[in-house]
Amino acid sequence: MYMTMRWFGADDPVPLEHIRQVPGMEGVVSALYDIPVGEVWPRDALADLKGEIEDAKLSLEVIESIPIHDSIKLGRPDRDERIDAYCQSVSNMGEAGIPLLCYNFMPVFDWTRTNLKHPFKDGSHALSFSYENLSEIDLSKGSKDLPGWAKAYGPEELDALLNAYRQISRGQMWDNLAYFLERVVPVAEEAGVHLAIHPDDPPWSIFGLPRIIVDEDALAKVIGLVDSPYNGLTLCTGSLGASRNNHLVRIIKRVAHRINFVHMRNVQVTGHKHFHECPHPSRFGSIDMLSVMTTLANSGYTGPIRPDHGRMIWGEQGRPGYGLFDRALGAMYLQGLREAAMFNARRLNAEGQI
Ligand code: DNO
Repeated sequence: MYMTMRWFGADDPVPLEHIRQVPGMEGVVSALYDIPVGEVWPRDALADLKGEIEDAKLSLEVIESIPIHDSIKLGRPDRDERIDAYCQSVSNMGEAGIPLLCYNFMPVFDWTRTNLKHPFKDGSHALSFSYENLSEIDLSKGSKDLPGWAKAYGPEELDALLNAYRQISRGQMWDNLAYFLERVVPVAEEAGVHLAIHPDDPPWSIFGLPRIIVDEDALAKVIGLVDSPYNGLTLCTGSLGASRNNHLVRIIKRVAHRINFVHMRNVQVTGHKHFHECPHPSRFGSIDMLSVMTTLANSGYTGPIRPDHGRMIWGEQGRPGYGLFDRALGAMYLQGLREAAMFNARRLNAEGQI
């Protein structure tokens, strides 16, 4: 298990030099941010990104994410050419020597929150979600006010997309994911690029859209679609943990052999479809972070792990969820857990108990 942190490229207010000063930080998770969704990511641009990160004495371990075009998720007639472009991007990643791709299959909106400044008594703030507040969002204005991240849609484009998704079932979304993976996984194997699907965040339907990667059974189903170690998962504790139905330890035990990437953060669940993000340690939220880390260590997980989001603290201004300071505190906490969990795993191994 090794520590990584996300970096949003040259526009990120957090420079690579500062990421590098976080003790134990080895890798960077990044992406190309200027390529329209559905187009090929050029090998040279990927190699340049990798070179820039290596110049800062870090390594580019993960691309997160190459967005999947809505035609693929909707199963539209032009999906084959979009899938070909995706396959080409994956091959280019392999040629550039980048070993892991985190992606998601969420319709229209990527991760979604209803409040980007949930206040804490200590003056810090974090991101939060409340299902009731979702209905206050006026989608007729388009998605630009939402943390829709990958792309902001104008009102008409958004309307057409929402209607298209509302006409397909969860079953069709699954068929479309299977169709995509059947074509991409062999290319990923050939390229030496492990895939890691990210769970839907939050793990339930929003705006009437069919979200499918929401629980333990869904994760087990994804890895069953194409049986290959390259067809793997991102274990995101904060996304899955926002639902009380998701038992993280049980999930890890069931799918450990296919966890290729870990996002590890805590959330405080305050009600049904209601949560806020919080400091990483277990006592501040609903997730037993030690049990998660112990189960990962006992199951032999050796891949990258990132602290994911943090609060805004110490007056930092920046990209919601992605300031430096609280993520750095999270990285240190995770390294403490890891040290203890690995020590314990070694002992259990020596005693032949795992
Ligand atoms: C949120 C992230 C997600 C994630 C994508 C993965 O901060 O974890 O945006 O990058 O959903 O495809």
